[in-house]
Amino acid sequence: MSEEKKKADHMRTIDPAALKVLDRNEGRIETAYDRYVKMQPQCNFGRTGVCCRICLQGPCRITKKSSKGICGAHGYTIVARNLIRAITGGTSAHSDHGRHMLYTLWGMLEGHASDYAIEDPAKLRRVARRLGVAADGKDDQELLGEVLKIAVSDFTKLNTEPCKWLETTVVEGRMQKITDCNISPRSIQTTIAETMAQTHMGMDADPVNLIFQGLKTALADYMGMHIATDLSDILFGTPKPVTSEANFGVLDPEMVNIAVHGHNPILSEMIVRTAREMKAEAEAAGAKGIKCMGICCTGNEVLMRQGVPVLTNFLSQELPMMTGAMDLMVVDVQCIMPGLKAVSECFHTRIVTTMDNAKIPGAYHVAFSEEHAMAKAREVVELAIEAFKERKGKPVDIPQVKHKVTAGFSLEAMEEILSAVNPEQPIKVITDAVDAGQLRGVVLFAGCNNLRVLHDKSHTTIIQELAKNNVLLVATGCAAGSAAKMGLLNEDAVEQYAGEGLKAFINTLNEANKDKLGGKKLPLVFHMGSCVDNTRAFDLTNSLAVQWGVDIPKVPFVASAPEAMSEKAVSIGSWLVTLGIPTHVGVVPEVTGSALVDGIALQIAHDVYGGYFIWEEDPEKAAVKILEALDERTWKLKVHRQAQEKYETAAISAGW
Ligand code: BF8
Ligand code: SF4
Repeated sequence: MSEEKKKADHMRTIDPAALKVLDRNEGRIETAYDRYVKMQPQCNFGRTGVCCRICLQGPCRITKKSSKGICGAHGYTIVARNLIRAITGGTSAHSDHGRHMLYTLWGMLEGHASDYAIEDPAKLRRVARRLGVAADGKDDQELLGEVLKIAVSDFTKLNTEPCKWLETTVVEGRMQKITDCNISPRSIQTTIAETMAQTHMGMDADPVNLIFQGLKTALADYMGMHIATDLSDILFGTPKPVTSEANFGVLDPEMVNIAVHGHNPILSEMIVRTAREMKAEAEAAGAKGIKCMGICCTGNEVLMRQGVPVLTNFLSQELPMMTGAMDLMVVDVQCIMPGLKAVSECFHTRIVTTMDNAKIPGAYHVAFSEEHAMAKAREVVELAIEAFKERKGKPVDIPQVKHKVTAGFSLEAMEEILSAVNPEQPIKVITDAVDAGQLRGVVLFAGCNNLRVLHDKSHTTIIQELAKNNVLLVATGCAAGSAAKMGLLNEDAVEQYAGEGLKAFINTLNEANKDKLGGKKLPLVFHMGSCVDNTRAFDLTNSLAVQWGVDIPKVPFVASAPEAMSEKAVSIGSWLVTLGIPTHVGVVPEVTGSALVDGIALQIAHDVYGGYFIWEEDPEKAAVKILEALDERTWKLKVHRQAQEKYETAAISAGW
């Protein structure tokens, strides 16, 4: 293999900052990029989903010679079981996050978490109203108690009453569909347990039945995520537009540099607050101050609410240490590469784990607790200052790459901006623009990075292509991180990439909000938050459906996870489809070993729910397919509405 090819294989990214670090490293310090290469070729049985390890007789692999597992399980059973267990893994992770929020708020109400307070009582009241809780005469504490009781019930109840976080957040037609198909979860935890039981050896062999249970589980995932988002807003505030910066250039050699990494704002919010309070200690150690920056979704959380800069996204999480300027990385849960520890050993960087359920051998562990949140955060920041002192005299080389970012677009913030154009019906500003052909629809970018495709390339290519074609773009998770790092979350990107229609739409909003935005201008892509905040993007779709008076499958809204990686992405994709949204995935999941299961994802899902998957790894082709999906919906919506007018019927056609 030529040296050049070898190098290209070890530098599978288009992020210029990451490229610089990898180039300089020349493979000396091993990272995920190198391990991916070493891992090739990967097993095709696993890749296509036809490997079963559910019982101790396995692994059973489906081949031409042995078309069934030892127990007689067909390939379709094995693929379906593996898929829905992945959905269950994602659901467990998201609901773990939501449950942690719940514990903290309970703790606060009972007086055990005194460092926390209700930051956004107005959100509490909005959530209570949506859930049908009467708020009159109740103080915030009492009202929160009632909201939390409903959350606990949605997590644990055993009866078949619809869960409140599902019933009150989806349009009527969708809830009817969910009930008709018998996929309304009893509760989040019950559903997770049901799915594990249903996929045990010798249980369900029917792939359709298994997939329907998978979709029920995905709806449980949706609820856990929605609860996490709502409770985070109540506790830390609903995001409003903020400006910040992104990529390795945010590291400051003269500051104590702390990266918060993981998912849960319970920890990262406290670190950011404490860092602000400990400036004097940092100065005493010879630093100019303390700079916090974010990786992955907890980074998104503190960007959205505090304007904390974005350091990087999932795949390049090991690289900031290789600049020599990273003093400490504090992690909580999910998407944390165990490989961080080995890289940190080559530098002065401290890796600090904080959660009982996510430790890394050899890392520092500061057991975080809500009871002593600020004190624990202080311990972490002290460690960072210590590390900064050790850094003195050591080489630091930071790639000077950074971009301006405008983020903070909760649905509430979007509505506020739209209301400057139409105060009574803010969402109508979008539906009118789609009806008039100024916008071609709305697309959500979500999900991770995955070394199967070139890091950040698929995100960047599809975003630019859709912007050119006048699609309104929103983003969450590492997709938003990618857009931030690549300079797509600011007004310059509007000038550079937006088609005429999109540009005019954004300019109208800028003009109408001149006073409100305080000199800020709207970005090309609207950052809606972390992965649990994909529920904000769904709420936007749901509002569009309400505005048009239709069910979700008629709304020209498509989701795209161009570089999906985690089980959480599998569960999110599955609820998006169940809720009626076409969902592009840029890395084909492990289902292709069964034509039947693959067909359910691609076609049968569409027939039953109106949503469906689009597998497409080539980003240019993906952009075309996404545009086709939008156009089909816009066209049908128009035809159905014309028919409605012509025949003067009250209801629009229910078909899709
Ligand atoms: O929850 S996008 S790599 S960080 S899983 Fe993980 Fe994927 Fe990033 Fe956020 Ni979401
Ligand atoms: Fe093999 Fe069946 Fe056991 Fe799976 S459950 S490992 S297919 S014997």
